[in-house]
Amino acid sequence: MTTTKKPFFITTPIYYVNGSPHLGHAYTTVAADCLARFKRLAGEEVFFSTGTDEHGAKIAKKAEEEHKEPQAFVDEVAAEFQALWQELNISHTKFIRTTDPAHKRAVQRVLQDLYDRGIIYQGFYEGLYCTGCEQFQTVDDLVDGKCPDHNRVPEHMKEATYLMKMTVLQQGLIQRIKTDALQVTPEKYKKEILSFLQGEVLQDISISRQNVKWGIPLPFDATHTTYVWVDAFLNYLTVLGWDGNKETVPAPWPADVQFIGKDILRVHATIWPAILIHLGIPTQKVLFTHGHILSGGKKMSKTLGNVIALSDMTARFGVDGTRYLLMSAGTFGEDVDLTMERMTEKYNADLANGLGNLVSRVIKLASHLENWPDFKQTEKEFVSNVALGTRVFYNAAFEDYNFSSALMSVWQNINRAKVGMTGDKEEDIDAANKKVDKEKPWELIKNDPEKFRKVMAELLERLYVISRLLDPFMPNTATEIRTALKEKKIEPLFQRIK
Ligand code: ME8
Repeated sequence: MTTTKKPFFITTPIYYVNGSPHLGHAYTTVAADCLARFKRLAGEEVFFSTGTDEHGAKIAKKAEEEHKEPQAFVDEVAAEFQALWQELNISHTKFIRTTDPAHKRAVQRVLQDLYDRGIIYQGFYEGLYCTGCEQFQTVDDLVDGKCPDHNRVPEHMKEATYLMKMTVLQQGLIQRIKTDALQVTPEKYKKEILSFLQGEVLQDISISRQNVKWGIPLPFDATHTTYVWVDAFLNYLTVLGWDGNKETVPAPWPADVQFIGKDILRVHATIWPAILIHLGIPTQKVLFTHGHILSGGKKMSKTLGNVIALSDMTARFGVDGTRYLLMSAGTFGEDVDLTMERMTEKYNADLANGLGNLVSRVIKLASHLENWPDFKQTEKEFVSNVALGTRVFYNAAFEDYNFSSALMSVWQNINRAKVGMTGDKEEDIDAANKKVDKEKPWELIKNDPEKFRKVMAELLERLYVISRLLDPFMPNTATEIRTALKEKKIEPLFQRIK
């Protein structure tokens, strides 16, 4: 009997549609896309989900400001997200919207199930609520009495609400996270969440709102709508076509890795697994939390005028340039600091001078070559996974979700040095450029045609390998390189920018 492995399931958060997509949204989504493409390159079947979070007071208010019906408004913004992901070459399997009727039905089924079993019960909630976060806050969360993320004073709210039991799960959650049954990573975020869970009694959470019309009505009390987070979390299951029946959860679940920003760690490590545990569904395997993009060392803000617009980046660096600069900016997990100046320098050094120069030199010189390799053998090695297996550093970096490190190994010959391997394979961009400088193939054309053929065949093979290793990060560029290797000509890939 053959057992089929379940698809590798990777998720991004579903983004709020109260504004247009921005650089932060693109950052998480491009990272998830690189991982999805890497896994496919390594021969795995992948389910990759993203989408939009469309209910709640904040979005209804925004629609009103724009004099639009909420549904018409969210349709527009969701379309913007979809168009952007297409432009950025995001290879998601499915885009889920929380206003999809099937999603709404599944959410209601879950709520009814939890209510029938007494896990959801009626009560009151009193506390400080930040509409920016759509979360109740504790006094400890506030800085100078304000929500630090939204710089506004939270509202005091007391209302009739339905609550979901959380206190009963506190020890269970701690245990799961401690033992990595639910792996919260990087380590510092695991510590942060454990210290939160061990520090105070986990309160049962309010899961409904009475005065928010733009939401999913509770099936057992239509005067309430569902708290946005409960609605939103279930996207990770409904995106798989799940109908809310806890006995039949589609195969890609549990998610192999969920990518989130540090702003939404706490809810993803508490409320979300709590819902799953109450339903008897396995929790996600890995919750990978990344830091924030800063601009010039500061949080991007309109007031500071340091916002880097995604459209400015794509206009200047192109789609693949933007993907490259986002993924090479710093270690995934840490905060990363971007400035247009530094990105321009990096673009010129790594893409125009490094990769672009190598490709055009090699292809141009190879025009003197009668027979080009057909790359069949190398291709076979990639398809059968042998070639990727030899890139120990590259692979290990992906296992750690360390995208910048994987990229660095393609540019610099740190592969063998790091793992203590010896051998004559130097398939890195810097090494290949050095080889061209050293061998001076343009002199060999006449002086030593035999050696010329050998050197060029090797350089062409290297370009092929480089193109494969770049597939996850810069899919268009990688394809252009392979087309050039077939058609024996290429336009400059990246022009220097002033
Ligand atoms: O929180 N740097 O949606 P959201 C890096 N709908 N990443 C950033 C970023 C920055 N400066 N700003 C935002 C929500 N992000 C909920 C999620 S999921 C069930 C529901 C990214 O539109 C990062 O991934 O506020 C962050 O977690 C997410 O966008 C928040 O997106």
